[in-house]
Amino acid sequence: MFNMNTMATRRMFLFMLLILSTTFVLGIENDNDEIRNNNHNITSATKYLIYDVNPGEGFNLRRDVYIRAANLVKHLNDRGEDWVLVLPPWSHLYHWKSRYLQQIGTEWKSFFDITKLNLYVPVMEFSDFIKFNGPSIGHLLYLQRHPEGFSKGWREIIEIGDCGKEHSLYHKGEDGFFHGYFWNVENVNAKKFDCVNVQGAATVLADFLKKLDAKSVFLPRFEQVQHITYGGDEFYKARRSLVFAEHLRIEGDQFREKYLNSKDENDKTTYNADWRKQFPKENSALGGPYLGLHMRRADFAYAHKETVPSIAEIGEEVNKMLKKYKLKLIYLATDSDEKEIQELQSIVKAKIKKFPRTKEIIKTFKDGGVAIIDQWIAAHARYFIGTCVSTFSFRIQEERDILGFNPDTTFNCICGKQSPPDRCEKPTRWRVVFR
Ligand code: GFB
Repeated sequence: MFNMNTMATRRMFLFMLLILSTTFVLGIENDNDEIRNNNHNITSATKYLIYDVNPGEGFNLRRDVYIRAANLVKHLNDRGEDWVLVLPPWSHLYHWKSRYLQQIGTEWKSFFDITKLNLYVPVMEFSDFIKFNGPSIGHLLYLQRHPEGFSKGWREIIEIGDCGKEHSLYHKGEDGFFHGYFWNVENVNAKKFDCVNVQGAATVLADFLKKLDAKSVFLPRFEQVQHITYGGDEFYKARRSLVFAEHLRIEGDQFREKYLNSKDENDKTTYNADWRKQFPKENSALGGPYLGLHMRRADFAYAHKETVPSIAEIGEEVNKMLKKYKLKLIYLATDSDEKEIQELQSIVKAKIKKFPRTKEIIKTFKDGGVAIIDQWIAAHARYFIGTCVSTFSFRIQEERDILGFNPDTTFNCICGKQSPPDRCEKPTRWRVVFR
């Protein structure tokens, strides 16, 4: 029998358990002395980059920060290093209103197709990272905005600095480890902690990370570093690799077929199973016979009082476009309350369809999954209208560009009549690069 009290035996047991469990879940295999994590060999030289975003930020900004982190890992690996990007578990986001549901520690596979992310850079769920490495992260580097700013002109700069007030998020325990906010996942800690003042693109971290001894680094507040090349080839490769989880796409497709008379073959919206081969011809997508509307309300309506349109203004624009595109159905993606939806229904000249939000549905897909289904269905509409400056709408517009829609049917949003002219413009046509 094993004596589970010795450290070595416990490690061996954990290692065996890990291989058994992860082989099944993620496609990790034990191949001679190496572990395979999907298509990546994990060896003794492998390092782990764990990142996070300011806890208050919404889901779709988090997707943007993923691109920054993935582009950095790609950059490091391209120059001969061996890094795996560890996906921060989703904690309870402010906008996830279903408080009856435990959403702490939600894995990325609930929302995205991990095998597709892996085609860009090696990624791993945080839960798998723990299985490999235990709950102690090597070095926590808390990113802070560099106080220099533009005072000496713009320059990229990174250095260890004094901790600002957020320092209170982490403290050294009597056990010598640093404890604090790790997405409320139990028992996680860090062996070393520093605050790092930084300004520049994510690449500013590259040489800094190379000098560290730790095999795993955790970089909270990764939004402090900028995109390496916003809108460039690598940016869009990382973006295109963020394919929604298959079970959510299937659910959205079934809803389209059942309630919106919408099918890929008819709508010319077929999507290659390998995102690297998804090269749509410009204007090739037709879209289902409905108008997709993303109507962002709730906190957004307060935060953007100056520009947000009234329900009547939305209804008026929707009616114009229903007529122009000869459509008789609306798919509404929204976070608004029932009263506003009924008000809209009383104005628009078409039936509004919505993906149901029963407790059962939310339990199955979680708030984040329902939001993705909403985005997926809205992205397949013949004509789309979003909410100006909402990142939720931006992501729908990108999805439509990936499907090959005419940009005229995609980059649309409505400004309230009260908007100052310079505050609420038509969305910039950031076109997806396919290379
Ligand atoms: O995604 P997001 O960063 O977009 O945050 P904004 C909005 C969140 O609200 C989404 C929910 O992630 C969803 O959880 N939500 C919004 C929706 N619209 C819909 C919808 O049509 N369907 C469903 N199912 N859910 C910014 C935030 O939001 O707005 C900032 O990132 C801040 O933190 C600001 O709150 C006012 O860019 O629209």
